[in-house]
Amino acid sequence: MTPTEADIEAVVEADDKGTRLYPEQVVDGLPTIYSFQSCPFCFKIRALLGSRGIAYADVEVEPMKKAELKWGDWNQVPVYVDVDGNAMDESNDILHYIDSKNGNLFPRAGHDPEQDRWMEFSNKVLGKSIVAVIYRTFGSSFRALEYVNGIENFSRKDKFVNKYLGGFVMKMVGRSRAKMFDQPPRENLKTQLDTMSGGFKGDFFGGEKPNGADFANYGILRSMQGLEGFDILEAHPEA
Ligand SMILES: N[C@@H](CCC(=O)N[C@@H](CS)C(=O)NCC(=O)O)C(=O)O
Repeated sequence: MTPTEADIEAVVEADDKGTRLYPEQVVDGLPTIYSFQSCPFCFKIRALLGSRGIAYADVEVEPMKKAELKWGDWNQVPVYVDVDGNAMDESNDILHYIDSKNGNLFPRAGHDPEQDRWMEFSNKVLGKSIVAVIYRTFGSSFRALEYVNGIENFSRKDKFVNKYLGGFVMKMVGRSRAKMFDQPPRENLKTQLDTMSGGFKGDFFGGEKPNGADFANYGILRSMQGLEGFDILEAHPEA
């Protein structure tokens, strides 16, 4: 059977993982992240770029209207745009993409089941566990959204709406995340840190050097700095 043009198109699309070309979204000729300052998944990308010494531009997206993302059809951050304008979402895919173009220092998805497993853990378990802690109470939730007051190009109204409406919404999200786990949020986070440490092979998931799983989980945890539950991290012997 001869494949039709539509079949070929479908394969090409699946293979390039949704990368599309948006050269006009490259800021200052640098790789560009569209992010929220507070977003755990965005910290993964900053961690990898930082560790490779790659300068990048970081565009702050206003969380309610997300006007800064209107050029594409993405609805979540991070969105990464490389210097040629190749744009993509999904933090773990972005880590692989960046590494593949800058040193190729860890295995690609599908080539190291342990790395794949712990990268998935960063989104499916750790990311959800920290959200349950950070947005556990209204107070902790509003505090986590306090950062919006420091963003220059957000209007006064945006700041107010993001802190209070956003804080309220995130408190609800936190509650729904908490329901996914058997233990209460703080105890659960401690348990998940124990589980995570069980995957280290020496200093890192990657052994002597960090791999994709290290950047993925470190990024998630790094986003907690200064927020509710950071004390749990600081008290943990291995995390
Ligand atoms: N699976 C995605 C998750 C990204 C994600 O959940 N981003 C959140 C911010 S932390 C977001 O953009 N939320 C806004 C929304 O869903 O409207 C990834 O790993 O990149």
